[in-house]
Amino acid sequence: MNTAVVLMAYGSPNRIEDVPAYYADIRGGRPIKPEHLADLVARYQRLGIEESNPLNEITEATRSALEAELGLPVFTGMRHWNPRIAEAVQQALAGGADTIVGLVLAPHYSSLSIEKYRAQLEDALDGRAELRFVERWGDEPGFVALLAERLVVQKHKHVVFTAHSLPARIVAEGDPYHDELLATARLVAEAAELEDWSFSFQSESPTGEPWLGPDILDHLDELAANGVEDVVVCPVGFVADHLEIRWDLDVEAAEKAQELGLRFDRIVLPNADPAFVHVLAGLVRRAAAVPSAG
Ligand code: FEC
Repeated sequence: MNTAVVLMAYGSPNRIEDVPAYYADIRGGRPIKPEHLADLVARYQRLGIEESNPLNEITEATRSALEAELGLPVFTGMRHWNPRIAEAVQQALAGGADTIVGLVLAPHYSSLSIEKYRAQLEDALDGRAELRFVERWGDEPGFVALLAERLVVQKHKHVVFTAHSLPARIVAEGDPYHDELLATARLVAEAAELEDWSFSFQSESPTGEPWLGPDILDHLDELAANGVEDVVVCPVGFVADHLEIRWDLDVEAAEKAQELGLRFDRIVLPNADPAFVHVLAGLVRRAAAVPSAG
């Protein structure tokens, strides 16, 4: 058996000029309002995307550390930017892989998230190698322990677990995303022995339909009204510092907390921390050892 790993991430534009094409990819051909594009460009500009691109850099650091730990070739495939998932598959096949482990750097399954990565991977693979796909890993003990460790010193504060929101219609469609997020939050809260915690969504997109809530900004209002003074955010649906963390939490939510007189902090994300890479390596080893059903 000749195994390679395709490590998948959301992807991020490297330059400001890339933002329109990147946004168009995310929208999948649906129209973009000029004011929404201008707003996105402004966010990337404020974060200094030209000087450094956290998501793509952290993904590369994770890829190379995972490759070193596994002793297997690991190729990065981005869902919305370069290198694309199809390029990663091409590289893996060119290197002689007959078995590919697909792992997404997002822990919770949704038809609008993990399933989209899988579709790109399967299309590119087109049956040319065996696929062993890791569908979800939000309850992986090493991941739970890693987040819990980051909260132990903050355990007397109110902890808000967060994840990317998705259109609310997924609940009626039976999508397990919301339940899986809450399960991770509960496991981490238990492991860190938290006294007071809640869950909210973040990073809703202006797509014109209702999204899952409460949104973190409304949730902060509610917490302040209930007398909470100290908030620490623990994102469970993201594993790296990127726009949704550095803008939506570090700028937007932090400003809102300041207006409300709340002390506001967040945990350091797993990024390419060796302990996190070790968790990913365990997921790959297990998937490589066990052929997936179907
Ligand atoms: O740092 C960066 O440059 C990229 C950060 C980034 C991550 C990310 C993760 C997730 N998203 C998920 C779902 C959606 C859905 C839509 C959507 C839209 C955007 C836009 C940007 C963006 N997302 Fe994202 N997401 C990131 C960035 N996302 C930029 C477009 C502008 C905006 O809304 O602000 C709506 C698509 C549509 O319009 O139809 C749905 C989910 C995740 C977490 C899982 C994962 O990482 O794959 C779910 C990182």
